[in-house]
Amino acid sequence: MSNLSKEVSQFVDHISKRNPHEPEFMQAVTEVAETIIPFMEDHTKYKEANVLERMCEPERVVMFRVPWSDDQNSIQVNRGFRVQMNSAIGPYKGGLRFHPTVNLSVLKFLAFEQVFKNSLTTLPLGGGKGGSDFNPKGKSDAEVMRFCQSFMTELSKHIGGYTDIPAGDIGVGAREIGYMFGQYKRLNNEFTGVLTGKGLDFGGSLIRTEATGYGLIYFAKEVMDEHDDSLEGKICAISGSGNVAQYAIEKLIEFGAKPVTVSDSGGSIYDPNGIDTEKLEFIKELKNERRGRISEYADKYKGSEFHQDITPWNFKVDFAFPCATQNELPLEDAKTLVKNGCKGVFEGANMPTTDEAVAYIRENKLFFSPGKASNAGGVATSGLEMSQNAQRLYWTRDEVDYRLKMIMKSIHTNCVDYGKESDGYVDYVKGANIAGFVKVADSMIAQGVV
Ligand code: NDP
Ligand code: 2IT
Repeated sequence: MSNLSKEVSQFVDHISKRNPHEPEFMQAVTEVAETIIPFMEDHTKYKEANVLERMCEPERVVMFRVPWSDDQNSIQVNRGFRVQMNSAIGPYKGGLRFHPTVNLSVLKFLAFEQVFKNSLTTLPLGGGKGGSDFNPKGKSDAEVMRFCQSFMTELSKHIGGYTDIPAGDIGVGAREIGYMFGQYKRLNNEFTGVLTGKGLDFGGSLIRTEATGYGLIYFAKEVMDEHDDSLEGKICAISGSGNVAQYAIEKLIEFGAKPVTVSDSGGSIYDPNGIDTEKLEFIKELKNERRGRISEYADKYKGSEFHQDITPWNFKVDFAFPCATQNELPLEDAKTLVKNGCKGVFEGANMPTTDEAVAYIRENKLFFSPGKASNAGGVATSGLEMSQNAQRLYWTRDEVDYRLKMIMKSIHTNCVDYGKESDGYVDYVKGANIAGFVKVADSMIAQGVV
């Protein structure tokens, strides 16, 4: 083992001992350590200031009880969290996730990734993440509202427009943000941009809903331009059928690509005829209005197939866009993608590709963009929502969309600057980690030992 890899494994062991039973958090930390520790060899000021270890320790974690009454008047209890990871370059910023799999490890990995991602956006945003193990599936609107109000009653003590600004993530969309905003306003007697992803009539920004999916495809287009390729006519696999997946598909269609898969936690749809605008409208209505299951797609569209036990990575495609959840693309799927001639994987979700799968994809020199770079359009547009709220005005759709495009372009340029190797291959993982790290690390050093 080289001295450098020894140093990486010693660092990872040390952090792991302080954070037992947190596999997702350690997965995110390990990936960053593998690129940042070698970088620090030539940039010793970061090592001397012990910046990386400080970045692995959240500035604050809040955990709290969320009691609420269901429609049968039974009292339910969930657990709420907010991980305030790093505020070196701006107030804590990051989404809230409501899903039964939420725990401290998942939220710490998400908050850790968010620090690097937010730094990449070029905007003054620190990193945080929160949520609850509450499962919104099968709950009535009234139950969701009571849960959101109880959750916000405690969370409101820890957030604020200049302190910590949450937003949506899995299981948290316009409905939940609306209920939480209403409760915050009532408790604080203050109309302020304390959440992003708000409704357009009460401080929300145009394009925020679309931003993560659109930004992902803008980033993929930058990758194509860099490599004299194009998305036009390309067959694409997408996983998930929620917010990120829907607007990634919309932009792929606009750019002339052919999306052929979607999925949810019940299974995958393969539609060899391609998902067009009309089929996408069906998916939006099914998932956003009726909150139904994706299997219905196959009942409606002839020639499409529903597979309960197969991920979207088992079909012959040019590009893959995982847009559902963490670790949804394991090594065996990466092998299948490579075998079928897939040329690139662009992460829309956070850490959807397992570490073994990422290694395999990079070894085979496919394009690979990590979520912290390619899904940053969502939080970037949240940052633009904050700017509009601070100015008490609204920008047009074109203005926000233009800024989003420019931000994705700048993230791409930054990744290339730090990630281009001597043979011309761009290591976007390395590029994103180093570019995200430098700004936060320099700010931490400038602010002293705090
Ligand atoms: P949504 O809740 O809108 O959609 C999530 C989708 O993923 C659903 O189709 C859901 O299926 C599926 N899914 C969730 N968990 C699982 C699971 N354990 N196994 C299989 N499928 C699953 O969330 P978003 O689209 O907002 O988020 C998707 C990903 O993108 C997440 O990783 C999130 O962190 C990331 N992200 C989101 C941003 C945003 O602005 N919303 C910004 C940047 C990243 P089902 O309907 O069955 O639950
Ligand atoms: O993972 C993410 O970047 C998000 N869920 C969006 C966070 C935000 O504050 O808009």
